[in-house]
Amino acid sequence: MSDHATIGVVTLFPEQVQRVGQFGVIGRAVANGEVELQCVSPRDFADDTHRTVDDRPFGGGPGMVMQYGPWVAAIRSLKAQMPDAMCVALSPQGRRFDQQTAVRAAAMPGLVLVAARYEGFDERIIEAEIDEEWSLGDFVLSGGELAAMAMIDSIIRLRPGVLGHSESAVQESFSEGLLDHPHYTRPPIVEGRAVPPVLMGGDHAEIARWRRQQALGRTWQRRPDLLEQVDLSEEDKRLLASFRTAANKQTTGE
Ligand code: 4F9
Repeated sequence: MSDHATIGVVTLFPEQVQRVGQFGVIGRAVANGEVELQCVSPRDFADDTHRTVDDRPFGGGPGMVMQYGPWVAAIRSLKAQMPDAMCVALSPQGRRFDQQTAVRAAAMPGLVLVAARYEGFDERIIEAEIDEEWSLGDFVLSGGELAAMAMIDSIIRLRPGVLGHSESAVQESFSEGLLDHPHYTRPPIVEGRAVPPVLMGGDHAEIARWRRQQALGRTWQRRPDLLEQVDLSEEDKRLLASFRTAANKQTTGE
């Protein structure tokens, strides 16, 4: 992994996308020069006086389609500075972006993200310039910008040195493919709700076991699809079995 990465974004709203690099841990990484965010607008590559970047769809129908000329010129202007970059279009037609994709992207020397508005890209832009299409999920946004910003956040936080020790512990739990265990802090009782006693006891092995069991149990309850992808140890299977027994007792009112 190189010590410096550039993420390029092609967007009609560069000011919006730059915002992801202005706050929090990502803001710190950009300010320290650990990553560079470079946004270009296809408008700056339009050759008519109206700076047109879209047009009505051939075949009819609602909305506008991103035009080949200005979008391809904008993409190529970034690629010229980042010859090894992978080029990705954001769209609901793409493969679902997940933590594994973020890990892969964080190891790349360069990445160009392309965010369309309205009905999307002239298909020939995809054929000519796009290596992969990524989707944030099965919903429609007003444009790819928010998807790009979410992905940029998750990719940059995986770069070496971006997170401090206490911050990086969080993502280790997700890279194991399980949901996180619940968390508690002071006070020990609020409005009659007590912290699970095991967390107050100071037995660190017992606490680790409880947290693992909660992570397994919640993933089983909420995201059984994730659990199918995880290799469970014999200990994991025992912890999950006793979680399930307790959960079943609760629902049957025993
Ligand atoms: C992009 C939705 C990625 C979900 C782009 C409208 C999009 C999107 N994931 N929706 N333009």
